[in-house]
Amino acid sequence: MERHITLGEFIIENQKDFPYAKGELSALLSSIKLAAKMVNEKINKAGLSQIIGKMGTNNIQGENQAKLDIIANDIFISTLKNRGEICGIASEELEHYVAFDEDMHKDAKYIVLIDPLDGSSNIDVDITVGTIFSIYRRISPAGAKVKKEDFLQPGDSQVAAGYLIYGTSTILVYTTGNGVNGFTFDPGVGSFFLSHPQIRYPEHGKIYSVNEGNYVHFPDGVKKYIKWVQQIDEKDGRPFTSRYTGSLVADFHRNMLLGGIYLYPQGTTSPNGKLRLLYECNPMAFLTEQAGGKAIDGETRIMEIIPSELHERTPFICGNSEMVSIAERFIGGNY
Ligand code: AHM
Ligand code: MG
Repeated sequence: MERHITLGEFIIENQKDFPYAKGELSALLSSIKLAAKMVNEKINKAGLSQIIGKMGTNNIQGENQAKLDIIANDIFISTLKNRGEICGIASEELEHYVAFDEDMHKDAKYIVLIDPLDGSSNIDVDITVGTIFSIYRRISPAGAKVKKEDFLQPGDSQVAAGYLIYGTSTILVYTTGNGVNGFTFDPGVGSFFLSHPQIRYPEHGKIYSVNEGNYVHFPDGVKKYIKWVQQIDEKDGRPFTSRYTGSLVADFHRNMLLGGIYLYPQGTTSPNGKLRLLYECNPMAFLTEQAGGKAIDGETRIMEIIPSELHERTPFICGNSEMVSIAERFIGGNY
């Protein structure tokens, strides 16, 4: 009989791959798994339990928060706090990072950055949303209170990153720097099972994901690239197919499995695009590269950017390596 591997088993079996393995990172991933199950349960019941809708409050980016944004944020923060594996957390929903400084966190080595409910404008219309997380080792001395610098590390310093996609199935996808694996939640059993081992982008892709309503604001190179993907060329299968949900996690997941490129360039809501470097782009860039893809801001590798603010934004282009390289050449004026 085929063996079904649970996420818990997989984490333990792969603990040996972690450079500093003492079990803390495994425990932390298990805590994220637990919080994700709780959030998943709330999302599935959103329509029933009257929790759909807006709170009427704004988050730090001035965006109206859906109730589930706040619920997901609270669940992740309280679950991770209660289990003592991290010494601090920064969330897209909170202005400041939160330092955990009770006795149980004294020896904790890790910090987490999280977008608890990404694509939350899609909740009320029953379209896929996600959670994105990123894990780093603290750089401040153990035992001291965490500092802002602990959270402002470049993506290359990530120890692990992943996302939950609350779609037709709920899937947890993560990397610890040794490939990307996906686990599908079986609600009857209450466990995640390995369903997508060692995910790799297909060598060639034919899907592009971009909010074309913003076309007029895009840099010339991006405009030219979009026109290029829409031209007929039988050799590489153009015109490519356009797919865009407005949920980064959903667009990313599809593009990684089927072969595609995601673009959120500058020139729209801010000169740096919309997506946040620390909560969205770095974790997705880590996953992208681990799956054989490429993630850039137009010219620089996302994971090399040195962050200066918790909520800073960056233009973001990620996906199949070949497609991103061509987009990069258009942006650089070399195509
Ligand atoms: P959010 O974290 O507030 O939900 O915003 C991020 C989302 C991404 O999931 C998505 O790719 C993007 O915003 C869509 O933005 P737009 O509606 O401008 O196309
Ligand atoms: Mg988000």
